[in-house]
Amino acid sequence: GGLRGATVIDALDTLYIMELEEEFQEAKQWVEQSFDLNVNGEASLFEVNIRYIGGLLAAFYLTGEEVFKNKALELGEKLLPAFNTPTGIPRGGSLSSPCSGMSWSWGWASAGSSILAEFGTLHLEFLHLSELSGNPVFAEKASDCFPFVKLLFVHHQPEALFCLPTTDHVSIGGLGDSFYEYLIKSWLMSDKKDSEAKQMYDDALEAIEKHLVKKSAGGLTYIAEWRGGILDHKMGHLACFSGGMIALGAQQEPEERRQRHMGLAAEITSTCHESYARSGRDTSQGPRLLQTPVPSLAWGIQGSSCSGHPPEQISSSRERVGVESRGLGGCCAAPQALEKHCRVESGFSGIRDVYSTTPTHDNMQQSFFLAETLKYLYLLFCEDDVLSLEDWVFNTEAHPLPINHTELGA
Ligand code: DMJ
Repeated sequence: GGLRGATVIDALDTLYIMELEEEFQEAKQWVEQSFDLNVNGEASLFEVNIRYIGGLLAAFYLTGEEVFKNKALELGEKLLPAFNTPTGIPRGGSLSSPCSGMSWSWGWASAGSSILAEFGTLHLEFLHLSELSGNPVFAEKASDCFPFVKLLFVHHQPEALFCLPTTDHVSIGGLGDSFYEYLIKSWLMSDKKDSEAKQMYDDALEAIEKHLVKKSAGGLTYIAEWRGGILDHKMGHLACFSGGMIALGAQQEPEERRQRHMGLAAEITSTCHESYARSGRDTSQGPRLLQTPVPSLAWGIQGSSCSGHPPEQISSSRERVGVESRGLGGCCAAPQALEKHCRVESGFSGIRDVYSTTPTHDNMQQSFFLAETLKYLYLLFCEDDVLSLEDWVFNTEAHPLPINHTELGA
């Protein structure tokens, strides 16, 4: 959007965690002196929230430096006009101009409709904005979306599969993904007190298991999509985060369910690993949108460009390893392949076609490469008590936010 510095802010906590002191100080100085919120441009509520607000909050919680808290709160205020809709639910894209405070929506979000993964991916960050400012408005705005989600839950079937509003489309991948992630993480971040979020997560996962989880003829487990009552046998790359989500939730379950969910998490992650392994580029690049014709897994038909080292596979490996202490052997291939195929003179670039024998770079280093891909890779090889999952939840852009261990009312 119109805001500058996404890469700097998305990378702050990664620099800090990796003890890159000099680079961290340089980035902090940029935030202090050059991060300008008074720009006249468009910025997406969802992206600003997960990358900028999440990045600034994590930097504040890790370092205690007030500048990060103040910038997060200032930016949070600028996002509030996005909720000025008749329903209080931000529209798809939910652009708000940081300068004018106006809000409008992406042209491609038809008829001003809302996107589940966008209005359902605010809760973690907005709760912290309220906690830090003492102003309940942020938590209220994010929570006000939930009665609407429950309506979707009640009126759309099958069971607890949450449709994208105004459509009969259910997806654990793009447009739906992090909504499910934020249900279980809201419960964890509340120190397991937000039982409503947990119940919604449990109901959703049960319906996903019952209706969407399928196995290909070749024995690969995948999560299909659902359109108007008909299963669509494809799994987009973004759905690969769900292995980590299911493993994280499984830790809280009684033994039988824990084992079943850990098995499912491992199978999905393995399918996603296969999508990399079979791309012919080692494991650096999964097709960005697999459009995978599961169950045949006939790679190369479409969707073969990959614009930037998507982190979902690695985040799932990290959360699985974090909770399960599995071996790390398979994880070494990813950084090696990134080094081999993606490193360019001034950074790491995506490549346009993973199937090409002479791949060309797309001249783009996504900010989530530093925020997510490298951070999760680093954490995979650290001791588990560096950012223990007992004390932190990761927002959907891998920014750690502290679990609220204080007693209610204390
Ligand atoms: C990230 O920006 C976030 O993880 C988001 O939720 C969806 N995926 C991208 C990276 O692929």
